[in-house]
Amino acid sequence: MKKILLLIFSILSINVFCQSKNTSDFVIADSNHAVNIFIDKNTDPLILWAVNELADDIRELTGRRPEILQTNSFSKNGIYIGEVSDKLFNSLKDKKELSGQWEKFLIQKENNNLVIAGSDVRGTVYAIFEVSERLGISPWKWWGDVHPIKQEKLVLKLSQQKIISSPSVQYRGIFLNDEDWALQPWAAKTFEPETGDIGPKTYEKIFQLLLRLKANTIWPAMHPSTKGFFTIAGNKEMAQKYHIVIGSSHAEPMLRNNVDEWKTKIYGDYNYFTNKTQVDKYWQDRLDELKSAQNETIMTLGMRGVHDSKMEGAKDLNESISMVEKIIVNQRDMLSNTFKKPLKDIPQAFVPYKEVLELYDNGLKVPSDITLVWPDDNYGYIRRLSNEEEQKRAGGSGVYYHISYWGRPHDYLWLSTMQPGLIWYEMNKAYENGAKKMWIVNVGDIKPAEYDTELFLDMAWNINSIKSDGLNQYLKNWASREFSPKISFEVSTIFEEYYRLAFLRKPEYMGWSQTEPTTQVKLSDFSEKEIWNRIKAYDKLIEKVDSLSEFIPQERKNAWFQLAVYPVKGAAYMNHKFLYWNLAAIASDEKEKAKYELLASESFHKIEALTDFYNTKLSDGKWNKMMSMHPRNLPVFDSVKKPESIVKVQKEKGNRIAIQANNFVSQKSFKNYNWKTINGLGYSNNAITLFPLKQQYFKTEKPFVIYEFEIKTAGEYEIEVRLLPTHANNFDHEIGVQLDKNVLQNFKTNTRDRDKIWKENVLRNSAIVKIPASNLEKGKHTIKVEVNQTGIVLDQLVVYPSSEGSSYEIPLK
Ligand code: REL
Repeated sequence: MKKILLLIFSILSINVFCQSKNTSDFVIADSNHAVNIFIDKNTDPLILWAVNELADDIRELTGRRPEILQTNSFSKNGIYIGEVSDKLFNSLKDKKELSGQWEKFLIQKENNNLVIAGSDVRGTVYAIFEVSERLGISPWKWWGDVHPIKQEKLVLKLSQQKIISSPSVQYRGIFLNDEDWALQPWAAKTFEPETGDIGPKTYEKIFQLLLRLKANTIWPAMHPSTKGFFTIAGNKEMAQKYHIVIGSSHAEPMLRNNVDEWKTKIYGDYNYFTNKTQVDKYWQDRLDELKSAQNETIMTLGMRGVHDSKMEGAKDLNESISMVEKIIVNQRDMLSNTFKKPLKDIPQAFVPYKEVLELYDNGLKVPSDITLVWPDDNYGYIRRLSNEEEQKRAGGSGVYYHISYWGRPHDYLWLSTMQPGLIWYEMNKAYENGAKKMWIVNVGDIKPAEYDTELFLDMAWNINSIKSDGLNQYLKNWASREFSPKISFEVSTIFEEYYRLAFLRKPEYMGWSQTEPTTQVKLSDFSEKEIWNRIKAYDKLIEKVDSLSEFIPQERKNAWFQLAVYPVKGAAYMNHKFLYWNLAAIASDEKEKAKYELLASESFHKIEALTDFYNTKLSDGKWNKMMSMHPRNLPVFDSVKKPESIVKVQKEKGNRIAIQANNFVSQKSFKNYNWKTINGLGYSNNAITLFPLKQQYFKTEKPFVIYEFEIKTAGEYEIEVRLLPTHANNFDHEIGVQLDKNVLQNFKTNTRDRDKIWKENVLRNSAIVKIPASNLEKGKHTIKVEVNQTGIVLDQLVVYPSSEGSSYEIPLK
């Protein structure tokens, strides 16, 4: 009887796995069975690890773990995984398309089998994680506690019969930076106390995350609280195990972490003019160590100061330029002599960060096989990209981008608020202008930069995966995968507003102070009305987060807290703290003053409570010491003091005519350049720019947009055009503004230096052009805005009576 039942049961189960020929869906498992996974007997250990991860993912989703079996031919129904060079794939039709390629993969349903094949080891691993993610597993499963939700039946839905994918950017990775308040103490005291630092156990988890995010490169942590990556036993071996390429930041040439490794008392000054022999030896020692290690690396070349500072010893710019050129020649000699390879086969990068860009722009020659890695200005705006000549260089170019930063004019090390639309715009622009070799994003200490990090790396993998109007959908898909499809729309609206409000002013800048810890906080530039609007906007976000909490499945509660509740409420309370404090400062009624003071202080305590929960309760204490609510102890993070006296704010601003840049009434394009809206960019969330994003200058005929507005009372008015503070490559950005039939006026809209205007612009994400309009008559008017090149982004316009002055914010309606 038992046998008969077993037979019936097996027949039923086999039926479940009948794979339809007509669809591209592939049934992987149900609660009784999981298909087998077949691999070659010589499978690379990293692929074997990833196969086991997939099997675990499937078990967590269904309760059944596929068996992993060795084979050298297709026989039984199952998943066949391996490198295309494996015997198993000898007769694969697409073999040619994959062979010899960099990280390319194929996922295909073939008859009753699923084929997962990669051109190389990493390509195969990415393919495995692509499948895993399509099954509902988040790459943040471990780092964000996004626990799998059980499914009755697990089906891989492929929209096409076959997926072939390869990276848009060759080297894609993260820079762990300013880790002193979170990643370092967490690793040292919670996760890896046996090392007491960011050691191999932590790096293992980081490398696993990178592979799930289809990244391949690390710039390791390098701040003073951390020991140099190479000095911690097991770190470089871990990178090798996970096939992760090791590079280093602009401040650490030749893979040496100077802060930890350069011992001035023993070696003397880190000065190539006076101490060349020691510095050369120091660099050579690292190369010798790597000679036998076989790690994949990207060497950063050149030289700056010991840490994030200017190179020592040069009298002037010219001396710096010629010395850096000499240094690069010497470094390359060391590389070729050590590794006995042609230089073109040794990946090298040059990062013209801060003052180094000045050297480059003043004539510093960088050999053409070195990749130029263009940095942003630390606030998300790329300072410069390769021009047409530079785009022909053999080493190509890349980008070093920030979503977290320590430095002037202000740090943003606490929450992660870089507007996704800005990342999308800047990185697409970079790609279209040839930055395809290497993309590195400064993620601070990983958490809570999860979403922006994934967006950046997804774009690096496939630049075409998100179109200019696709960020909303991308966000919805993310929310659906991380939390629940049922609330993905609502979650996406919360985040769109969270990023937009922070684009107006980041939570870290709400004290209107500068970065130096001694600088005291100041009252905001908001009017009373703006203060109230902002308080209410954040109230709404808190309400929405609270109302959604009950719809979050049990498995995702911890993820919900760290990915949504903490950042959204943290930003809200930080704003409330300062905005109520501002209200207290202007209140003349003592009772009101006391009420606002209390609300400000309560907001501070709410951040304390949230942070305490994050560190001590969340996921049973897994993240203890991972969240600091006062990185670098800037005064902005303190509890606000009693405002001393009654302060008058600038008048209430009424009668403003707000125009969103995408509401133009007509446009003129030029050749194939057209005005288009970028989803989720700017105060308006709909900023516009010229597409395609490839650099183009317009000398005579210029593309323009025209706006219309109407005024009810004649008089003196002011018009403002608000742009994003993007940078120009060769010629300065220039816009022409024409009111009605008046003379067109030209304005330069970018700053080249890190001057006062640049500082103000990046803190408020706006470059403002003002045009007085005297004797404006009652009735309809037009404004024309023309541009001299691509790369100029228009966000909003406003018209207001001159007597009222400018406002911080331009309303959305
Ligand atoms: O963001 C950067 O690239 C630099 O500012 C960093 O390299 C540097 O470590 C900074 O955090 C200051 O110490």
